[in-house]
Amino acid sequence: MPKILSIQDLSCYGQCSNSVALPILSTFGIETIILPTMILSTHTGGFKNIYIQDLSESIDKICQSWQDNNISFDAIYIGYLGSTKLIEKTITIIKLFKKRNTLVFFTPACADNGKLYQGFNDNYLEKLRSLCFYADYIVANVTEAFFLMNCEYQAINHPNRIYELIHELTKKFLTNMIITGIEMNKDEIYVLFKQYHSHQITSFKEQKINGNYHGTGDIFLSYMIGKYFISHEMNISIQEAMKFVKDAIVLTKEDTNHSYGIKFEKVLRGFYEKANQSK
Ligand code: PXL
Repeated sequence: MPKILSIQDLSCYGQCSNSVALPILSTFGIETIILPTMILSTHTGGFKNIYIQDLSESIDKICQSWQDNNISFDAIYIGYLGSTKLIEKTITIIKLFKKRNTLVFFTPACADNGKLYQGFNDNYLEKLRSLCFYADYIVANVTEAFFLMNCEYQAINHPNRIYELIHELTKKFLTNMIITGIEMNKDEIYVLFKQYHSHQITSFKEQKINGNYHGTGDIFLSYMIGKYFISHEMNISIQEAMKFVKDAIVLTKEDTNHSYGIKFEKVLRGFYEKANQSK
């Protein structure tokens, strides 16, 4: 079974980052090693009086211990990091632990709906661009895709512009690229996938459920990586991950008191039960 290192924050409350990566990847039977970059009382999208503890110093000691024990990983999954210093540390970790066959999945987790998340600025974005060069797959929402390319965000997702953008990004960062959350019309949501070595762009669509929820990107990517390590088929992994997110949003919408994250747990349990019935 593969071992995946997940480097992102631990938001205690809020259903995002390591709190969703761990259960989702584990359900796929993947050994998941979490490296929290910081601990936050909640995620930064809409809560007040957020307590944040930066774990930079602990990270150095944890990595030293891993090296001393010859610990290695089949993939490194990088999400929300939190500071430019933590981005630099993540690059060091990639250099230490990426072996010839280690896949690096990276989502910049820094912006949505045309805006950077609270606490981030152009310096943070510039450092994220330097991390992009170490990724085998970059997975970005439309806002992050525009920002990584240093282009102005366009709220209306004209297909031609997004196709052009994905070409530009793969060329700039020399990597495979996935753009999520593309709204080409009012009823459907699209994901585009372009492999670095191919000119072809594959598009995937799913029914669009209205509403804005935090952590959709994390749930999408955790499921996509989990499925990829089981199936070795990226197209199937993307399509199933889109359905997983859609089903979880449908469930979340039923609960009008729950707006800070996605109720993915029941959908995950259904997936687990279905997978085990067929055994
Ligand atoms: O993946 C989104 C995310 C992760 N971690 C923290 C966040 C957010 C989004 O706002 O604030 C701490």
